[in-house]
Amino acid sequence: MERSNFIDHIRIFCKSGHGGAGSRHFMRNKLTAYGGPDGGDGGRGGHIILRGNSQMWTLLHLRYFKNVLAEDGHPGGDNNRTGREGKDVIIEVPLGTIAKDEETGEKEVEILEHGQEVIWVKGGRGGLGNSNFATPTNQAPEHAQPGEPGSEGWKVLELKVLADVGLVGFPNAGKSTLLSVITAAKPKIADYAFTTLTPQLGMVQYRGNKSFCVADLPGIIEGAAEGKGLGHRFLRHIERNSCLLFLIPADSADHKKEFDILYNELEEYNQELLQKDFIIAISKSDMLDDELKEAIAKELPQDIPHIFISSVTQTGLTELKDLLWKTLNK
Ligand SMILES: Nc1nc2c(ncn2[C@@H]2O[C@H](COP(=O)(O)OP(=O)(O)OP(=O)(O)O)[C@@H](O)[C@H]2O)c(=O)[nH]1
Ligand SMILES: [Mg+2]
Repeated sequence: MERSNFIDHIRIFCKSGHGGAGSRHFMRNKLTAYGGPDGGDGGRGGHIILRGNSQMWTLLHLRYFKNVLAEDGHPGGDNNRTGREGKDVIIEVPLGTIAKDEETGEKEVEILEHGQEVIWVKGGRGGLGNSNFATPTNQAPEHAQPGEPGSEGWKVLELKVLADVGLVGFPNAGKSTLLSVITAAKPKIADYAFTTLTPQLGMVQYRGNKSFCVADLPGIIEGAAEGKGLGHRFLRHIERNSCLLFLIPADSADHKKEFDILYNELEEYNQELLQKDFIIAISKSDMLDDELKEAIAKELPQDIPHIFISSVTQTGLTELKDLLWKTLNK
């Protein structure tokens, strides 16, 4: 199986820091034989924090990240000194990451913005030192609180791709080939169905410093929403793409019908997908002459922009990038 540059599910064991114990101490110095309580509070245990990073596209960097342990808080000291807080652990994740508890499956955090920081697993509170417990009737409390324990457990990070453009098409439509010519990605390409088994991402470098992300997805066939082919497992990835590029090969027997089937599969899966911006690209156009192009153009839905491209002869690709950029930024 091809190796994906795309990791969208990570399981990690998380443990936040225990709170430091409060101190039980009485002031003593050469002038004070029996001073009052001066035990400081314990420091808070380290949190595990998630931070959004718009420069990341997958959870690949966390692949070998199995245990995340935040530092324990330090105990309180004498002279009312508060213990140092345990160091937090910050995990950087791409936008669109959802953090869950493995056992309950409950969604705990969702990261959608660059720089957004959310405490995922909270460190334990530090215990109060004995100076907090002095009362008029008990001026020498022997009691100090222990720190609160941190929490631990198996957690899951999941990613719904936030790629700007999702490639939608039947198997063999030329999706991976297109990705390989407009981005630096090197997906597997072959003339049989379901060459692509996992989503592949690539960045299009566009007119100098602009760029956008394209996701090449496994092919969709009629009945995908009911599980045919690779099923609709991958359709969830296009939920967040802002633009869908339908790839219909020039040699399709019926271009309009092929588009309708894809459209219906998306609709079956999730109506909301139909709200996205659509573009139709007729791929493998090197096989067409002008007359055929004109005939195909007439069949296609008139309210959706279309373009003829060929990855092999590299025609129409600049126009395609222009059209995608315009659509993404409108
Ligand atoms: N003539 C011609 N052939 C092409 C073009 N683009 C792709 N092909 C051929 O079409 C076949 C399928 O290409 P892929 O890019 O693997 O298709 P895919 O849509 O990714 O297919 P799956 O991963 O199976 O869904 C390959 O044999 C390519 O060489 C093109 O622009 N012109
Ligand atoms: Mg492919």
